[in-house]
Order: sequence, then structure tokens, then C-alpha cells
Amino acid sequence: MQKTPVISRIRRLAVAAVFLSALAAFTLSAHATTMENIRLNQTGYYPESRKVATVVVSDDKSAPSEFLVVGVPGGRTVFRGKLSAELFWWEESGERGFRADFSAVSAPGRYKLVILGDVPYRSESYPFTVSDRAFKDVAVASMRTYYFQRCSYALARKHAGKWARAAGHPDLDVTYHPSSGHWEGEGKVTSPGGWYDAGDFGKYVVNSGITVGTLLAFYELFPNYFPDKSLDIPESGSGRPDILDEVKFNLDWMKTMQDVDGGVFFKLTTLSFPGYIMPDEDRGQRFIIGKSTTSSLNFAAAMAMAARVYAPFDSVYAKNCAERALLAWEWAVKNPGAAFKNPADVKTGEYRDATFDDEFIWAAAELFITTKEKRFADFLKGKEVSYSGEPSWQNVHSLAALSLASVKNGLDAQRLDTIRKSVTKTADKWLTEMDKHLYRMPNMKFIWGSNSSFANMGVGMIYAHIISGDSKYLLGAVEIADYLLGKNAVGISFVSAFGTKAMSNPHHRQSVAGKVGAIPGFLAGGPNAGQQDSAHGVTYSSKLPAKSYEDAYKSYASNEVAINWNAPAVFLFGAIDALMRSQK
Ligand code: G3I
Ligand code: 9MR
Repeated sequence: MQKTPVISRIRRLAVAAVFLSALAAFTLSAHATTMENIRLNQTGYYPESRKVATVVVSDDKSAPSEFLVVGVPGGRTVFRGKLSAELFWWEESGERGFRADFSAVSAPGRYKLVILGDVPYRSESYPFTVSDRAFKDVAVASMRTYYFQRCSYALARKHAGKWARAAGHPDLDVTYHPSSGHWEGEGKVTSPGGWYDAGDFGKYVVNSGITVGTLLAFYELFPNYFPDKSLDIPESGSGRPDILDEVKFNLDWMKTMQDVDGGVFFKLTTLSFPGYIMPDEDRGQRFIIGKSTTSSLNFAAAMAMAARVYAPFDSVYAKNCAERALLAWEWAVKNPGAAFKNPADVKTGEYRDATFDDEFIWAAAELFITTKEKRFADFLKGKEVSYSGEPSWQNVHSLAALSLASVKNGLDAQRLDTIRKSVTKTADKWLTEMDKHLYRMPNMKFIWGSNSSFANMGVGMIYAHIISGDSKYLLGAVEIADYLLGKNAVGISFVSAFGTKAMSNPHHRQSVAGKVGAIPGFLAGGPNAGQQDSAHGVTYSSKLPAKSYEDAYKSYASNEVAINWNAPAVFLFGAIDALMRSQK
């Protein structure tokens, strides 16, 4: 008898709960139509971030004007805002849209945006978080990708999880290609280790150089960000920062690419790209190919940086890096115009470059900082060194400016001031462009690897922030990271495993052949107006530059991953996370 009131109360509550959840489902279904037209960072924002989503509309009169930010789950409204009065237009994506500024939402939590208005605009976004370590996980994952790129190396389940794999390419019996200046009869070359360049299994010194340069530059500014035991790699626990253990894996290989005369070979690959197979299945003969001014100078710059960075940990190793850097430099001075071109029988990556001034300046700058030798000061005298745009594997000039602007060196105060101002001036130009842009982004050409250009712009903004102390640059850098994580014209997070709709089919042989999904933390090359792979089985849904992207494994022109593209992503995510934390 006594039970009845209790049971009936429970029943009444249950009926109410069913009614409420039905109401919630009804409210949601009224909204839950198109997530695609709200473009925002699908991973997360810092409490202090400027939070601006892009709401794409078609050109009709029923355009929305208001939006909500609601909690997930629960749907409690935490903010009600108005869309921008201005309707923006971006010709690169052929899109028209409003901005939704929800910067005021700063309490840690999980949310989504709900656009109020008539169909078809009534919609809600992918969920995102607000957290004071918003980019920590993506920074760690993007740095951990280098472990997965290790050549001649088995990935153990303990560190690699379901992506564990056998070692591939021992590279203990590599053949000299005649383009190397040696011939086969001289015997086999031993050149194990290093990182695979990208989705392919080649190892290219030019690209290794800029990658190591970017990662070591990050270390010089943020030595405590990836400390020992932070990356869950086999060397974790060595007593040395994990980032330096990982970079050393590639440096050791780079050293094997130096010829006896100091010059540095161009690449180590098969004659053509293999199919979609695992590293250990790729048994084709590998060759040491070419020797060039660019490979020698990028090697010199990277080794010069390594010499100063590794000195406190291992003076013998560091000294060897310095000696090798000098030998490579001297070779380049004697061979200032040795261009690399693929020999007729070689079809792998060419990293074609016709101008070497930028490589000379970068190598001289790093050698000057490390050795303080007068010959490098003399070399830099009278040469313009400035930061006028983001670096790329092809144009490394601005890396010289960034190092000189931030690492202690003996340049005179006036020259340093000019270099530093060039960084803030370029960052100012980008901020001005961002103010006018639908997505609040700097203007850019959508070339092969465009995402790395954006990431490098973000890195430039980080330097501008460090040089000036002005947080407007840091906030700008965060917005560039937002682009990579979903605030873009295809509405996808370009970083694998980060975001509800994240890149998941990279042109990455291990990921394709492994059949266990994409390894997390890789940045896709991104929209590429060239669409060079359209003749090789890739169908693009748009011809517009900012939409020239397909999350398809065959799309090597828009969806490959590469060590030189991930490096500025690591820098950007890691620097933002470190700086946001230190601002508190
Ligand atoms: O330099 C011109 C520039 O003047 C012009 O405005 C622009 C317009 O398209 O093109 C520029 O040349 C482009 C060049 O990259 C430099 O950006 C070429 O069109 C473009 O085809 C070339 O793409 C390179 C690609 O290899 C093909 O060679 C990428 O930068 C480079 O990152 C990529 O690297 C490959 C390796 O070869 C092999 N391993 C994978 C790696 C990543 O895809
Ligand atoms: O898979 C290759 C990729 O790693 C390179 O970056 C790209 C550009 O050099 O080339 C890819 O290989 C393609 C080749 O160039 C053309 N035929 C299709 C290949 C992809 O399966």
C-alpha cells in the first residue's frame, strides 16, 4: 500500500521525462538540418579566443539574423547574438556569408551554435569545446605523427596502438644513381632511418631540412613544451625532451646523406612511386639520387641549428653537427648553382627550385647564430634579410629572418630592429586582410599544400606576438588554427581525428594499406586550385580554388600529408597552447 504513491510519482516523472525528451527531440529536429553551412573550429576554443564562425548563405531574402550558443548536451542557451550586419563575399570559394561572433562565450564547456531563422537557414553547428588547453591534444598528436613516419623502424603496439606495423626499408644496401656523382660499382650505401617524406616512402633532404628547421625553431622558443615523456615514443624516459629525440631520428639519417666532399645528396627513393602498400611490402631497389645546392644548404641550416640545440645534451653530437654544417656550406659556396632535376629514369618527387639565394641566406643566418664566425656576418652584410611572407620548402628566406629576430646573435641593433619590424609589418598586413575576409583569414593562393602556407602564416603571427608582446597577433594566429580545424570553405577539419567531420582518407600509403583508419594528427595538404590529380582518378566537386579539396585517398594533390606541412601545424598548435597558458 505504502508503495503506491512512490510508484505513481515515479510514473508521473517518467511520463514527464518522455514528454520533455520528445519536446527536446522536436526542437532539435527543427534545427538539425545542415551543419555544413556553419563553419567553425570543430575542436575547441580558448576562453580568450576571438570566436567567429562563418555562416554561409545563398543569395536570397530569407537570410537569418540571429544565433544562439547552446550547451551540449542539454541545449541550455548561454549566449544569444546577432549575425554581422555585413554580408561578406569570397571569390575564392564563391561564397556569401555572415560572421557569427561568439567571443563572449568563455566559460569552459561543450557547445554548439544554432542559427535561428527560416528554413533553409535554421541549422546547428558541429559541437566544440571551450577549454584552457584547447589545442593540447592536437599539438601532441601532430608531433607524434613523426614517430609514425619513421623509416627502417617497427612501430610497436605500445606506442602505435592499432597502427603498429613492421619495419620497412632497411636502407642498408642503397644503390648510387649516376646523378649522385658516384656509380653503382662503388658499392652499396648505408642510409637507414629518417622520416618518410609524406604519403610516399621517399626521403628528401630539402624537405627534411625545412621540417627539422621548423621543429627546432619551435624548440628554441618553447623548450619546455614537449619535454621528456610527453610524446609516448620509445625514447620517452631518456631524460631528454621527446621532441629532440624525435628530431634526432631524422638528423641521424640526414648525416648519412652527406658525401665525402661535404656536398649533400638530394634524395633516397625508388625510381618511381610504389602502389598503396605497407612499408615492409615495398621492396623495390632504392637509390641515392642527385646532389644539389639546395639540399646542401638546407642540410647546413638544419645541422647548424642542431649544433646549438643539442649542445647542452650531447656536446660530441653537437660538434659533429656543426662540422657537417660547415662542410656542406663550403661545398655550396664552391657549387652555387647545382640545380636538381629528375633524371629521365626517376619519377619521384622533384622539389624543383631554380633560385638559391634564399637557401644561402638561411644557411648563413643559422651558421652565424651558431658559430658567430665573421665569414657569415660578412656574407649577410648588404643582403636584404626580411620576413615578407610565409616560408615554404621552395623559399626558405623568411626562416633566416625569424631565427635572427628571435635567437640571440651578434647582428647590430639597427639591423635586428629592421628584421623584427619586417615580421610585425607582414603580420599587420595579414591582420588587415583578415578584418575584410569572410573567414577572417589572410589572402592566399591555393597552391599544393595550401594548408601549410596558412599554418606558416600563423607561425609568423606567433613570432610577431613574441617580438612585440602584442596579443592581437596571438589572437590572429589562433584564428588561422581555426581555419585548419574546420573554419574553412569545405567545412572540414583538415587534421585527422580532430573534429566531428575531420579529414579521414589521406593520401598516405600506410593509412590506406593499413586499413585501420587514418593516423591522428596529420594535416592534409589542403585546397589546391591546380587539381593536378584530376587526371588520375580524382573528381572534384568544385573548380573554385578554396573548394579544390577532396577527402579521398587518391587525391595526392589535395589530401596528401607531409612532414614539412605538419611541422608548422605542430608549431602553431603548440605555441598557441603554451602562450595561452602563460598569459594567465
Ligand atoms: O612555383 C610555382 C608558382 O610560381 C606558381 O604561381 C604556382 C601556381 O600553381 O605554382 C608553383 O609551382 C608549384 C610548386 O609546387 C611550388 O609551390 C607547382 O605548380 C606544384 O606542382 C608543386 O607541387 C609540389 C608537388 O610535390 C609536385 O611536385 C609541392 O609543392 C610539393 O610539396 C610536393 O611534394 C611531394 C614530393 O614531391 C613527394 N613526396 C610527397 C610530397 C607532398 O605532396
Ligand atoms: O603518390 C605520389 C605522391 O606521394 C606524390 O606527392 C605525388 C606528386 O609527385 O605523386 C603521387 O604519385 C602519383 C603520380 O605522381 C601520378 N600517378 C598516380 C600516383 C598516385 O597514386
